[in-house]
Amino acid sequence: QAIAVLDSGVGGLTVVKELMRQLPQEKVIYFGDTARSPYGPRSAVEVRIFTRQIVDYLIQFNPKMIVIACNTATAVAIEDIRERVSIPVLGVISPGARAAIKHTRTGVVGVIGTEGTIKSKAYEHALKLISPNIQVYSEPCPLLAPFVEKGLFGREQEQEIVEQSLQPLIGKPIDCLILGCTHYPFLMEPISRVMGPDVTLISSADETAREISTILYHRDRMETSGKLPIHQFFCSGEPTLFKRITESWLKDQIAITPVVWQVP
Ligand code: DGN
Repeated sequence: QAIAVLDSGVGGLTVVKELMRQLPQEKVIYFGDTARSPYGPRSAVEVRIFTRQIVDYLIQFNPKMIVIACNTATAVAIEDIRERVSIPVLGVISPGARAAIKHTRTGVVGVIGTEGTIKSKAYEHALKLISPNIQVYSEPCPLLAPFVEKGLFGREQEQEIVEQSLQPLIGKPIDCLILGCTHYPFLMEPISRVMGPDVTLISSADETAREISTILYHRDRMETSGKLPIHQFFCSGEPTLFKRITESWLKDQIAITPVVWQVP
């Protein structure tokens, strides 16, 4: 049984990369909804419908768990999906919030994400649930996920676009910054350059993979099985760019199955 992972596009690959590193024996089935990316500017209702549709698609593969590797979808759809399926459903918000609480010394934390994620206040709620006195500075960065989705990370322009997006957080007394969008670890280096060495960057993707490892008791599994699984990748849009980004990020050759949605 595989771990099913979904995102609006290539962002969830940051979770997949960590999963492949931490749990090499686990098979992954990935769905990137590239035809309808980005999710950030869409309404909560729309994102909920899309997430439901992807989960209904993935469930035919009989996965052992669903990972909503998209903060925007986690923020508005996780409860809905939990009610819909009988297998465990993991989102990317709680793991990042828990890690930030663990790392912050000052109790002042920054969060960046899509407009949808920031508007939902899902991180504020998750953080304050664990630590009611935490102070949170949240900033939407609507340009970053589409930039990554176009495959432009690693190019010269990334520094400028990251600087511009993070400008409102400069000078704020935060000691941790949650990358509350799974696309952002593609921009880890410029984000780290802009925030400087005193701010710890928390990747919601890495933290989620870590929690999945804990749940699956990975050590026991790795010792008992020798063969590496063959992962499966699906995307709803034109697959050429998705394939290029996936192969360069995962440093592996992969086959993509395009999916044509019946519903727009
Ligand atoms: N990667 C998604 C997230 O974590 O919110 C969404 C990015 C997008 O669709 N704009």
